[in-house]
Amino acid sequence: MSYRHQYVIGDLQGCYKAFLQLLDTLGFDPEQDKLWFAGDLVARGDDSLSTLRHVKALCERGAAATVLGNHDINLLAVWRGATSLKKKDKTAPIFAAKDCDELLNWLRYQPLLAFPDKHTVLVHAGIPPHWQIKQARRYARELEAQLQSSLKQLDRLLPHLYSKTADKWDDNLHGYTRMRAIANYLTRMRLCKADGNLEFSFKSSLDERMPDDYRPWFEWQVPRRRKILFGHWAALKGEVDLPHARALDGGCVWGNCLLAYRLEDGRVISSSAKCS
Ligand SMILES: [Mn+2]
Repeated sequence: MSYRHQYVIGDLQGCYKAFLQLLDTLGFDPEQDKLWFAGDLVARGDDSLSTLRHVKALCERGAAATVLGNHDINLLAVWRGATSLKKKDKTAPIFAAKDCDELLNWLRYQPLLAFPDKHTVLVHAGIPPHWQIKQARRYARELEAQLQSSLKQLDRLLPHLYSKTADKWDDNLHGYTRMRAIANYLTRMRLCKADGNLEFSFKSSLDERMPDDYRPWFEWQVPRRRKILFGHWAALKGEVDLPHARALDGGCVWGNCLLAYRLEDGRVISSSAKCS
């Protein structure tokens, strides 16, 4: 199927008003266009419930696709009782909604990594320098299989995805440690060492001093045949634009804009509305 336009949109974070405004700015037509979301559909914005319902409806009619972000996995963990709801995450209305189970069951079947076209790969946080894209896809499929297995297995998995242990990657990692490392790379990474060792405390912009030997994952130059489109790092405001990586979290939830990357020409379009 060929589309008129395809757009990759950064973290919605439940900013529903800004999302609707962005669709308006794009002149989005679900009959002709397709949206790809970089994950973190929910959390800090004004209406996570409506955002999730809207994205699910678009995905089900084939007009959108999404990858999972850390906030989406967190939503699954709260749903299954593996972690408690944090006040700053304004997602309580989702758990009170009558379609809660339906929404969350849909969410757990979404991938961690996707290929919007033959030039790009979409993932929430990024791909570390020591993984080829092919490997990243394989690891993503491993974790997806566990997220999509029985609820009993999901309940066993989720508590293990919560640890700030900066698991250094080793292809022999196994069990839940392996799943946690995959989740950390694909959905939480910002800084890493050349060997892929992760650092979790740094969330600032690139002007701030970083811990020794750590750099933003995309600054370790690795030849890639696809451009990595990613969200997650709001402080970058979508300003990182390299041949092999493009940041798309505009930091809407912090008073900035939502961003949409048009696949056919790489043009980035901002929502006119800012999230309050
Ligand atoms: Mn995130």
